[in-house]
Amino acid sequence: MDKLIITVAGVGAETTKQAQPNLPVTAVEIGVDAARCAEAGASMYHLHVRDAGGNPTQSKAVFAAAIEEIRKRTDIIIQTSTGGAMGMTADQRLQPLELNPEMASLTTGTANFGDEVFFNDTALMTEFYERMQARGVRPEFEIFEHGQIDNALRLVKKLGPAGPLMHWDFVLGVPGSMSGEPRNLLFLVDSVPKDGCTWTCTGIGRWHMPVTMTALALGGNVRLGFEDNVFYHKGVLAKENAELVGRVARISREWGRETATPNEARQILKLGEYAG
Ligand code: KMH
Ligand code: ZN
Repeated sequence: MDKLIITVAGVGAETTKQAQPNLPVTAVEIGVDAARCAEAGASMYHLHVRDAGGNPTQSKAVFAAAIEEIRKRTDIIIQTSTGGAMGMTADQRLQPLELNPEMASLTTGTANFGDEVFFNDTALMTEFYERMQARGVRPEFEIFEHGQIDNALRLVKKLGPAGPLMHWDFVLGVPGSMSGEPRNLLFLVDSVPKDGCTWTCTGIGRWHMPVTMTALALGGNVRLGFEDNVFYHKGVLAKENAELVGRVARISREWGRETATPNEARQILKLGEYAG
């Protein structure tokens, strides 16, 4: 079994300082957070950024500032979001790709998101995928609903691969989309091709630990962080993202599976082998 890749979704677009007072929002805070998470065992950072008012933005300049602060401190894999925040236009969401990040998230289908809708129709996902291919940015297929797997496989069949393997992220527990029941994760994992794929998953809110433990049992990878869950225990806020990383790293090591360093994760994901 490969070493465990822990991805931190440390900022998000929807989490507020009211909900989690220790949410990193400035470039320096995000840089420090990423470094502390890497020390605790994380190898990837799924990056959203905030403007001076703390509101979500997809501004290329704001992403560049955060990436600079992360890079001053750690070699963690940086995966920029193309999801952005609810209601953003495709052009807004595409901006961070202009920085040629190592990876970027890509959701291949529309999903219910609480009372709102995370919109990703065929034209949008095709444009996002083509832009990633053109820039050599490896997508992480961020899946909220089962049909999005089929959409991603169709994209790759039609347009060709965007790397030597497909990396999936199953996001379970968003109200209105698939819940974090173990059977749902099993179904999703079973639905992607056996060869040429790697996967991670995350449980939203109360689903954080159930999804994490199911993933560890299945030999998959894990995403966590304040984008997805702000609590350490029920009703007890996590002090920082690294605290959540540390718990999962400890549990995994106790099971005999070490966490991957960023460079080990690059090898597992074959990031260096991208042909463009
Ligand atoms: N903020 C959500 C609307 C992504 O980063 O690619 C979508 C999201 C997905 O966070
Ligand atoms: Zn995100």
